[in-house]
Amino acid sequence: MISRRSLFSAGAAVAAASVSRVAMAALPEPVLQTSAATAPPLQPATGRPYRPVVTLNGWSLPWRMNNGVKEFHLVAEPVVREMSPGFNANLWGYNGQSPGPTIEVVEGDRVRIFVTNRLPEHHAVHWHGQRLPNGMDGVSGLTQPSIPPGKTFVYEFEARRPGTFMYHPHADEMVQMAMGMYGMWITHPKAKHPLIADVDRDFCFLLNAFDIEPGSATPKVMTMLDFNLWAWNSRVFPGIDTLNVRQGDRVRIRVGNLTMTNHPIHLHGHEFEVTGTDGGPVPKSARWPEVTTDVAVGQMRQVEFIASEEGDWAFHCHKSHHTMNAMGHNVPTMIGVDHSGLARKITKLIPGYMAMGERGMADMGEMEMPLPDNTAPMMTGQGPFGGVEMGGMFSILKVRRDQKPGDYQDPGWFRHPAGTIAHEWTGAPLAEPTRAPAPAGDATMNVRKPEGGHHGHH
Ligand SMILES: [Cu+2]
Repeated sequence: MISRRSLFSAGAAVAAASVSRVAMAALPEPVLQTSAATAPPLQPATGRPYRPVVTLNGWSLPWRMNNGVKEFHLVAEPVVREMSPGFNANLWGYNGQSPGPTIEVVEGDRVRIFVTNRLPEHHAVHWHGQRLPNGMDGVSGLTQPSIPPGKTFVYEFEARRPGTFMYHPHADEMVQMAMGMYGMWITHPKAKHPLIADVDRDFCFLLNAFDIEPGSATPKVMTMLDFNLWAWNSRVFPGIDTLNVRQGDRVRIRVGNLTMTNHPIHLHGHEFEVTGTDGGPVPKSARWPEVTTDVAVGQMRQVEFIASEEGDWAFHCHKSHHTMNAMGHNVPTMIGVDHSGLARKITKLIPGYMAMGERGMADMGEMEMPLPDNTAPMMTGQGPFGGVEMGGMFSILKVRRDQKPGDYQDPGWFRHPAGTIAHEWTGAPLAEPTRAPAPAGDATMNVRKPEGGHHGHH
C-alpha cells in the first residue's frame, strides 16, 4: 500500500495544483511503499501523457509538478523486503522497498530528484544511461561530493532520450548494491516514435542477487559470485508475480541486470525481438527473432512479442542454478549412488537422517525437511499438475483470451482444451532391449558414475 503522506500523488493532481507557494518551496514529502505486491500502472495525472509501465512486484513513484518541473523525492534507507511469502530480508532500498520505485518521465521533461540519505553511510545516485550535465551523473568523488547521512541532495536534468534506464548508487557500490539499492527509470517518447511501438502491456523488472544464509535475513556483502538467491526485483519464485496478458496483446518486457553475472532470459511458446537497450531503441534492421536473450551485467534489454498463444508459459533465466533458492550448492551429486541400507544404518545413529539426491534433486521440492525459520524453500511453487520445482528467477506469462484490457490480475491456471496435454502412453510397453554385457571387473557398479557437477568445490 502506498502511504500518501503527501498532498500530491497518483490520484491527487487537483490537490497538487492548490499547494501553496510556500509548500512548493519545501521538499516534497516522500511517498513510501510498504507492500511487495505489483502495483497497478500509475496513470499520469499531471504533465505530458504516456502509457505507464507495470513494475513486477514494484511500483512507480508519484511526482509533483513545480513550475513545469517534475519533482520526485527518493529516500535511501534500510528496508525489510518480503522476498517470498514467509521470507523477509533486511535490505537497503528507496522509499520503503528494494528495489526503489520506478521513475517514469516523458522525453523532454525537466526532472528534479531530491535524494535524502537515511543510510548509516554516504551515498550518491547514478542515473544509468542518461545524457545529462556531468555534475548530475552521481559518481561520488568524481562528479559530486557524496551525500552524507541525514542530508538531501538535488539532481536536475532534462530526460533527453526515450528508453529504458535504471538508477543505482555510485558510492560504496559493492555494499550498497549487494544490499538491494537500485531502481528502473523509463523515459516514454513524447510523440509517436518510428522505433517505439504502442504496446498493450509494458512490464519491467531488475535482475538482482543476494547471499543470505538460510535462517538469516541480512545479505553477506562480500560475496562476489556464489550468491544463493537469484531474484527479480528482490523477489524469488514463487514470490514473483505472473505476467498476465490478453491473447493478441503486443507485450513489452524491460529487464535490467544489476547482479554479478549474465542472465539468459528465456520465454516459452513465443518468439520475441530485442527492441531496445539502455542505449535506446534498436533500429528495425538490427532486430532478429529469439526465444532467449542474454542480459549482461549493467545492461538493459527490452523485448517485444505478440502474445498469440494461450496458456501458462514459463519465463525464466536459463541458468539452471538461477532457478533455485538458498542451499543449491555444496551438495555432492549422488545420482545413481544406491543409498538403500546405508540410510537405515545411519538413522540408527542419527534419527531423522535423510539421504539426498539419489534420484536427482527433484525430491527436494517435496521433501519435508525442516528449514530454518525465514528461509525461502529451495525449489517449490505448486502448479496445477504438481510441484514446479523452481525457485529464483522464474515466473509465468499467462496468456488468456478473456483477460480484459488493462486488467493485470492473475487469471488462475490455464484450462487446456481437451486432448492438448502431454499424457501417459497406454499402449504396449517398451520391450527390454538386449544390451552389451558390462565390462569385466566392474561387477559392483550397475550405473555409470555421473561426471561434472561440483567437483573440486569442497
Ligand atoms: Cu540467471
